[in-house]
Amino acid sequence: MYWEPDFECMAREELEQLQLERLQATLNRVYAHVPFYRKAFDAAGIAPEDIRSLSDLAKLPFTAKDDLRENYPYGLFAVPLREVVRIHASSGTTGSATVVGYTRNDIKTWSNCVGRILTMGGAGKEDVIQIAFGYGLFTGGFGLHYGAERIGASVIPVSSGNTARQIKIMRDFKSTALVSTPSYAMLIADTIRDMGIPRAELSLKYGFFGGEPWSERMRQEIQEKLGIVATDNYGLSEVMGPGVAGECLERNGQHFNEDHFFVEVIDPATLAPVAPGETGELVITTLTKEAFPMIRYRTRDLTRLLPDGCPCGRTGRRMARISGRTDEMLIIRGVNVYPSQIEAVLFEMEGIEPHYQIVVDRKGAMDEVTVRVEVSESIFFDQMRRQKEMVEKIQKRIAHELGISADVKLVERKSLERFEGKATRVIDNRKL
Ligand code: DLL
Repeated sequence: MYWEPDFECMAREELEQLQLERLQATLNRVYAHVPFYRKAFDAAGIAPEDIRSLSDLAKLPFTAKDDLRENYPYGLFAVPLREVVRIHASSGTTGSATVVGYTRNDIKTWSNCVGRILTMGGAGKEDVIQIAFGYGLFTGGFGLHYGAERIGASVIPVSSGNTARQIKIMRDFKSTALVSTPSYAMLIADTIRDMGIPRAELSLKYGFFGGEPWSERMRQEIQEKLGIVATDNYGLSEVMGPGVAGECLERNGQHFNEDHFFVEVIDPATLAPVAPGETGELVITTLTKEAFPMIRYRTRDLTRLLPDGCPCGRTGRRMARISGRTDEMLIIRGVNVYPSQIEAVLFEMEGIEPHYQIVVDRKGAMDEVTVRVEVSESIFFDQMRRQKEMVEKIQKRIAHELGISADVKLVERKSLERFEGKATRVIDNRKL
């Protein structure tokens, strides 16, 4: 099932022509209406009319999160506020918020983009979609809400939090699809289990999870516990919100909505494009956004593009799961470490629950890493010897895979914090 097959299944050549036309229109618009871009293009000695092919785009400078902050709140808007019908913002963990805006047309495009993702993950007008993302300045709640309404589903805008109520609603209202962060889905699944609610009392069939990184292992667990088909979907407020890319039922990479977004993958150190299929930083240029166009936005998300051709028939390029963020990289005694690498080691082990926390401290001049990980009850209450063996096994694997030594602490099930929105799994005390 497709939502907009003419675009989702467009032949590559035709798609690239459309991208080029839309790119040129976008560049003209930002040059005329956004002083930041005009200055940046002028400094690079490039005028919009110099961009005659998609590869010419590489001549233009990148845009980064700091550029958004420096232009807080409305400096990068390309239309007057009277044209703007919606404003969202991301709080971020540092500095001031970044503010984004949408025209009426942008909201329409956004709804269709999200509509495509819901459709490709199995949902339709018969579905009852429970949206457990926060409604507010975060783009997750409203973004999914409008997309779900667009496809004609029955939408339950429950928002995030109050897990017992989520479950009551899910059961009583017969929700067939759950929309949330993967970590919240996991918490909901575990709570259902703890409450002893039989799976047969729920009508759930699909889960649409995004907003944060998760692993294949987590997908398997959520699918199994909730008895659903779970797909991954990706987006970021700076370029729209959810709806940038999503998985079809093949569950093998996320299709970009390429008629609306032009994607590049670059080496974050050299800024040159990576070889096809290599991992690098995702860079996105919006092709249709009116209020808040973005040119070559450095997402800081790491991924790789997958080879063309998906059995679902969509031609939109796919990317592999986001494997980390450039700004999440920890430098431990000079070694670059991504939390996702530690997660991968943990999840290889039998008896490990998908909950962990990485704590980094500095003792004198030394960085110290402690990995706290929940283990199944049988291990936690087992003899010391088995626990010790497990700790040593994890330490060895971390040393072998990542080249760092880490302290490993096994903790009891449910002792680490749970999250109703995006999970925070790294606590870096060195910055404090
Ligand atoms: O999280 C938009 C969104 C909401 C996407 C709901 C999907 C579902 P921001 O709050 O601006 O926007 O955060 C964007 O979250 O740069 C990624 O680092 C991360 N992220 C989003 N989706 C995924 C995903 C929304 N599927 C930032 N996998 C992005 C991994 C993701 N990371």
